[in-house]
Amino acid sequence: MAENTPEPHEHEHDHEHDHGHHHELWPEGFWVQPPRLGKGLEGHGAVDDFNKDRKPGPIYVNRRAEGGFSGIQTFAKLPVCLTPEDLVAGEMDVAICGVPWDSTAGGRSGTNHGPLAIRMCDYVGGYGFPHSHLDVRVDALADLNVCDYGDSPIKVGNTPATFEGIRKFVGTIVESDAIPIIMGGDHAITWPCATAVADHYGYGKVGIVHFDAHADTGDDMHGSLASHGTPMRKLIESGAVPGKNFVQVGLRGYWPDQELLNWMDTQQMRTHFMAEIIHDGFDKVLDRAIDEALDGADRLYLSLDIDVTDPGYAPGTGTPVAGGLTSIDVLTAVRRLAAEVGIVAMDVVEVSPPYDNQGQITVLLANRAIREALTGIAMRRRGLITPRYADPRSLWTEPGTEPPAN
Ligand SMILES: [Mn+2]
Repeated sequence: MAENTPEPHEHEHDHEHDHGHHHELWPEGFWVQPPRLGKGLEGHGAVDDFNKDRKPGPIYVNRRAEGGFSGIQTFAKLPVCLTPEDLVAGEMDVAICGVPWDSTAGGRSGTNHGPLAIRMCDYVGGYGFPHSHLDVRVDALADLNVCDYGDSPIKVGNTPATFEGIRKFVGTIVESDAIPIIMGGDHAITWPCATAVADHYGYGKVGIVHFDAHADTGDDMHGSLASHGTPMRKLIESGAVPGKNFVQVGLRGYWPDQELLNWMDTQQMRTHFMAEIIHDGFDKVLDRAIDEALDGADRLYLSLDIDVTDPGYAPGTGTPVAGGLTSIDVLTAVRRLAAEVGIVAMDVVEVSPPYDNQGQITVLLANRAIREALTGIAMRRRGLITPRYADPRSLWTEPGTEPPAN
């Protein structure tokens, strides 16, 4: 882990009283899925079925410096880890993985194709090429051990079993001390993913900065507790991530109603609506969100619903809402949070390739957002945590003067 990342807390959550209080939420005759995410990591699904005797460690599946258009397309041509033992042997800092699941979405489908599309939109490649970010002159792929961990097992048609499997799969990453970067999938997966992170660092110890057009705090969707409109509610109700540990950015449109907004207030959620961004400008609101994240929980989980972005920049998504952030807003926010606050996990969700345009605007943005997170993680390790840091060589310098100090 990064030198300036604090030590993990003891596992303070008492698993004995996990979910019992949920029974009052199941009215008679109401079709619900029990909020059972299971316990422990047994049967976690991060297995290598075909190479049982190989030495653990990252597997290089590409020749050096192949372009993104050739060879085996892992994320950024990164080596593959298939098991927790691979992560440990490779001393992985970050494990990028997919959760190809779209069965809890209420709008357009297709987010199960997100992880593969985000990997495959890459035309440059990455691993084996110099990869220094021009804004900050940091090469995350040189500084960090990063792998592609493949995808979480999915049990089609079975939400409880799938979500338990997702929690275990992501659990193997955090248990290995790597940072999971998770490609969704619809937003319901944040429930099991953030639960896995809270299992590791402690219930109540993790905060979420949540970029989204939607609050995702619904009690249920058409009677189902697991849905892409409810994950934040389920995390609050289970105690994994208390409401006061949420910072939400970008909410707009026509939902939630006042009653639900009142509930969010009683949970002490901190919500920055699009109206505030229009009124004060994105940079000022992002500064506020970063201050709140620094002031809040010990560990930060970053949840990026791509639909926080205006559909003009991100049409390939399940429930687009016009009037959102720009690509630059989103990318800046991800890098700043990773560098200035530090993240222990991230998801990028609601990318639906079938609704993307032919130029793949949306998957390219998601791919780049992950690279910005990697860059921010590497910046934090180097101590580049000044607000809005940029390398002086990448800023304007008056001819004949020294570059500006940062
Ligand atoms: Mn959304």
